[in-house]
This record gives sequence, C-alpha cells and structure tokens, in this order.
Amino acid sequence: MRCGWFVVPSWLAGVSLFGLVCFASCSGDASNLVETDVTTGAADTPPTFIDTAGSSDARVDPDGGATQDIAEPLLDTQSADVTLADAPPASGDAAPFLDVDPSDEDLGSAETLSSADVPALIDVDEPDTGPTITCTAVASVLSPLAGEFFATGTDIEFKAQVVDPSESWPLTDHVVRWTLENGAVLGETAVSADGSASWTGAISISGPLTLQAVVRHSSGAECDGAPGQVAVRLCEQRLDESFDAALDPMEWLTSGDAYWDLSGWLEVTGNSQGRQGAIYSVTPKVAPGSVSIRLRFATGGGGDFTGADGFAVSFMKAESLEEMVGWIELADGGGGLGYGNGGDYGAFDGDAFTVEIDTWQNVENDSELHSDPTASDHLELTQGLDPESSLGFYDLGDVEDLNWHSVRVDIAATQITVWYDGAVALDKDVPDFQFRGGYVFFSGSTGYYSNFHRFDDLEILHDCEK
Ligand SMILES: [Ca+2]
Ligand SMILES: [Ca+2]
Ligand SMILES: [Ca+2]
Repeated sequence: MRCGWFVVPSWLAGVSLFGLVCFASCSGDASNLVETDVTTGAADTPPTFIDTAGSSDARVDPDGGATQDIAEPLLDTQSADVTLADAPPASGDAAPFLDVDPSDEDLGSAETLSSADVPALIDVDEPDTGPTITCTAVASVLSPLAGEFFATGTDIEFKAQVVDPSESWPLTDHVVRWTLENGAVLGETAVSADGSASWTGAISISGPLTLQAVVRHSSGAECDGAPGQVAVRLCEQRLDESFDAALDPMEWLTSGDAYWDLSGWLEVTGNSQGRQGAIYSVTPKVAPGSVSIRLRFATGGGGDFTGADGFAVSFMKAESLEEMVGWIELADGGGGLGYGNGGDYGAFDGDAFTVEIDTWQNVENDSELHSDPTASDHLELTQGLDPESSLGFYDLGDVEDLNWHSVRVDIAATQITVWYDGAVALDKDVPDFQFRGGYVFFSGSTGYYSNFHRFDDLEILHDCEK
C-alpha cells in the first residue's frame, strides 16, 4: 500500500492545504481517512488537515494513549473525540472549517478564533447539524476519459459539467469538490455560469483510481446527487523515446539489417528483398501489469516490389539479455516478421506480447508456417512470439503509403484496447491474458517483396498497479 502527499491548489479564499492520502493502512490505522485539523487549537504541526469528523477533536491517540501532540499527523478514527485542552470556538459552531493560520494554535484552552480564521469558516451560523439547504445539482465528468492512463505526478485536467434539474440555485452558487473515491480532497473550484468546472493538478500515487466530482452548494452543503466519477490509471513509470538522437548502446542495440535512421527514427529492414532485423532494449524496460503502449510507424516505398512483409514491436520476458538476444537470432523472417519463435516457429514457450503491422497475407502450406486472418494489411496482436497465436486483429486496408500512422495499445488487466490513428480499432477482453512486460524489441522482415519499415516515438506508461 502506498501513501502520498499531494498539494492541493488554492481554493476557498486562497487557502492552501496539504492532504495525506492514505490507502488501506498508512500507519496501521483505520483505512482511508483524511485527517483534518480544526481550529480548536489542538497542538498542530503544519501541514494542516481537513477534519472529517467535523467536531472539535483533540489529538487523541487512536491506539488509546494519552492525549498528546506528536510530530506525525494522526488518523482520526473516532467521530466524537473529546477534547480536554481545547474547547470549541465560542460561536458554538463545530462544523469543519479550514484553519488558515496554524501558527495561532496551542494557546491553551478555549482558544479564540483569530480574524484570519474567520473567512475560511463554513456555515458559522448554521446549527451544528450542518447546512440544511436543498441542493440538487449534479456533475458529470467530461475529462479525463474513462480508462485513461497518466504518469504519476503529471498534471491531470479534470473537467465536469454541472446541471441542476430543479434550478434551485444559480449554477454559480455551487462549487465542485474534486476528490478520490475514498474522499480525499484534491481541490475545490467554482462553477461557471454555464455549469463548467475544472481542476488541474498532479496526483502522486499510482494504480487504478476513481476520481470524483462532488457538487456542493457554496454554503458548504453537499448536493444530493451521486458524484460524477471516472476511473483512470496512474503509472509510476513512463518510457519516452523520440529516437531523434543516435541510439545509446547502453539502452538499445541493433541486429541484422535494422538501423537507426539519421532522420530520427528506427528502420528495421531497409527497402530491399530478403531483409530481417531487430532493435532491442538492453535491459527489461517494461513492468508487468496494466500498460499503455504508444508509437508511430510508417511503411511503404517498395516501388514495383512494394508489399512485404511487415514489422512488429514485442515485449519478451527473459532471464537475461543473452537469452533474449538468442531468441531474436533464432526468429524467423518472412511471415515471422523477425520475431516468430513460438508455436510452429520454434521452441520459445515463455511470455511475450507482440503488436504487428502485417502487410503480407501468409497462407499456411508446406513452406508457410501460419495463416493470416485477412488478405488486407492488418494490425494484429499475438502472444508467445507465435504469429499464429492471435489475440485479435484490425483490418488496415492498405497501409503501405509511407505516411506516419499512430498506434496505441492499452492493456488494463485482461481488457485490451487498440487505437489506430486515434480511433478505436479493437476493444476486447481476453480471459486469462496477462501482460508480463520485459525487454522491448522492434523487428521486421521483407521477402521477394519489400518496403521500408519505420518506427518512431515510443511512449509507454507502465508500472500502473498499486
Ligand atoms: Ca523521431
Ligand atoms: Ca503476414
Ligand atoms: Ca499477421
């Protein structure tokens, strides 16, 4: 389990606060609480927290120890902690509010609110039971899209549309509180007259997360409807290769006919007959589990002999570089696209996942080891370095135009989604499938017919599990 600090941008009269996101058990305490400090004068050490209990908590040791101040923020496990040192403010309002000036605390009992505290108060005049106004506005999330991948710590643009079916209040009388599913607050922003609201910021934890847009009346009352939600995935690692500079031999090596092109991309065959090549990572670069793989490719230019065979990017689990290179050297050209090693192609029986761009239809016979699913150029997913072990394909029509095309493959557990030139090409669940990561290698081949086979702009978001 992971804990992480994040900084929430200014909101509510310029208040900044820090929050502690705790998943499952940061400190062995009850799960998923956001501790929060109140103005009641507990002996605070910054940062300041939000009080989910909403009452005048002292720093009560959840393990039952004496009331005391400690350097670490305590998780509040009780909703009715009794304070001995600090009485509630004289106003009698025990609603949670933000302390904008932690330095004014620890003055002993019965602290008087400073003027600096007052602007941050929520509902100081409401009864202790909290606001009672009716609020019917709801938010729907516009972005990010469901299932989107992000690198941990990079900005996420979170947008929602607020509507109020009963039009009880002007939309501008609302705010959107942006939270995680466990209630941890990312921020809070105003709602515009057209109902739009947005928050941009980074989240420094990883794994699958549900982001929520909770509509509140500006008085502090939470509206009745369910929060807008979107499930996304945050990944600890991001591999980003433009291939604009010559390959660093500590990172990437070439074999066969493959080479780095001075124009700033990878060429895995060259435009000649009977070619085969590969470019591979020196270390295992990609973590197992959910992953988003993005790259661009271009093929064509074969003139009168344009048309074969195709190219692929593979992820191979291997114990060592030597083992991985051994399999690349054994791989079949032709219909094997420089990666074929499993099934009828060879003895490989390990874990591998391949995205191939195949421009030649093979038909299994005495000399050909597998049949392709279509006569058209196709994007195909295979496993086990076996071109016949297909996980699905997409008909590309004729892709041999030597223009750049984009491919994105997202794997979230067993769900595989493929985009080709920005549009969803394949979206399917593959029971029992597991992406195992490992070494990355590009490969390709030509035969009697040939083409250029270019790859560029590899970006991989990986290490996306908690
Ligand atoms: Ca490039
Ligand atoms: Ca083929
Ligand atoms: Ca194929």
